[in-house]
Amino acid sequence: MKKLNLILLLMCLPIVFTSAQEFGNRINEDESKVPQYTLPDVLMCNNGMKVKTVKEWESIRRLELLEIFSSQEYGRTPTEKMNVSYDVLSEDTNALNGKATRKQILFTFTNGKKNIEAILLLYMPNNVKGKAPVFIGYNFLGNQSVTEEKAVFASPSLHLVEGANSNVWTRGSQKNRWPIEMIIDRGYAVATMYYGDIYPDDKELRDHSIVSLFSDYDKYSIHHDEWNAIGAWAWGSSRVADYIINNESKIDSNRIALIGHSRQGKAALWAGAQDTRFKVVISNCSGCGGAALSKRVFGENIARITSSFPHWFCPAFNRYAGNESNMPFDQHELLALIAPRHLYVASAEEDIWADQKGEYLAAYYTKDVYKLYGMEGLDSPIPPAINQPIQNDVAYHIRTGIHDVTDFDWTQYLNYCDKYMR
Ligand code: GTR
Repeated sequence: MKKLNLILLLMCLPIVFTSAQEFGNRINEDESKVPQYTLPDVLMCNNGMKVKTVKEWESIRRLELLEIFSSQEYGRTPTEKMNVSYDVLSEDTNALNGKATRKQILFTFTNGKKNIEAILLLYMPNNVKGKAPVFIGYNFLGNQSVTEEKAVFASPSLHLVEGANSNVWTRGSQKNRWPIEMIIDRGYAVATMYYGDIYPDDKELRDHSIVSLFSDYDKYSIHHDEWNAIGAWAWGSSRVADYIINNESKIDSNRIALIGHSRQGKAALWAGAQDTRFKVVISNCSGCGGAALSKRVFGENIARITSSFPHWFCPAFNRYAGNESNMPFDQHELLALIAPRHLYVASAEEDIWADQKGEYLAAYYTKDVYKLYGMEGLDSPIPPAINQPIQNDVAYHIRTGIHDVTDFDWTQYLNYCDKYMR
């Protein structure tokens, strides 16, 4: 009998394994097939009490939600302080034909035994009297990819990337995503770092990430709330903020905007949820695990993202693969953690994979929290027309085109920051 049970169990196992994978392959991009779902009420506390005041939100519900996202999705950010030293590698007050001061700062993170290096590339406007506001954001292909300027160093961790000498990694290859001169002309500073310097985006390279410097590091940890790449990238944004706040007197510490595209949009939202020094948080095409509601199961779903990128989320998130209907939380609650600071969610018309409607709705359903603060969220559950931004305290646009960051996007972000960070 016992033997029979074992045989039956063994026969069932492949079904269990294939079904998670199957869910990942079963991608729905048809609005009429979105399942019926009920979103958790962002103001409802774990004990059933409904939040009515800012005080209750900040002292009870906000903390509960931070705990949910730490234990169920992104993993727990360590509280241990990491040693970091800064070396200014270069400073040019005459960059961009005299419009900007360009600095490159080497960050060396260390636990005494092992070091990890990252380079921050910072442009500050020369014509701003007083302190300038700043955009902080990661780039995808190294600092040398965001500009044609020859003096910009390649990012330190590029040697870990296979094929990093191919064309996509060349100087200026991503300059369209980083209209530095336009940002400077509008009176903003911009600071960018290669995200791979903080956590190389490969499940085999955990040993080269900042995660490996912490005292409780276990390469093979499958602990349910083990932090991973998105958690590390979010942590890294806060370290860039530390540097700027403590070392750059020409930048206004009270006017820091955090911007992230796609996987970095996910990380920006998580960073913005945890670190209140980010006064504006911008999610550009962040999709699944970012701004998009998981319960719509539209476009990329949890089964697919956790199997394609097993090193992004904490192990507990796998529980929801093909099981979104049982999630006790959803992404609108992550976005609500940014209140009362300013939140901008943006989508692209052709970026179906990121579920534009799900991105809009998550931003829309933050409204009750913004209302507690007397602020205006998005007014309608129906998204605006293409290229028609709404810039209330919570902002949204969907523009024509593909999954990318364009001048149109940046123009809207600059307008929004002019409105709320002045
Ligand atoms: C895709 C992934 C998305 C998004 C994107 C990106 O492959 O499915 O979740 O993060 O990458 O970061 O460009």
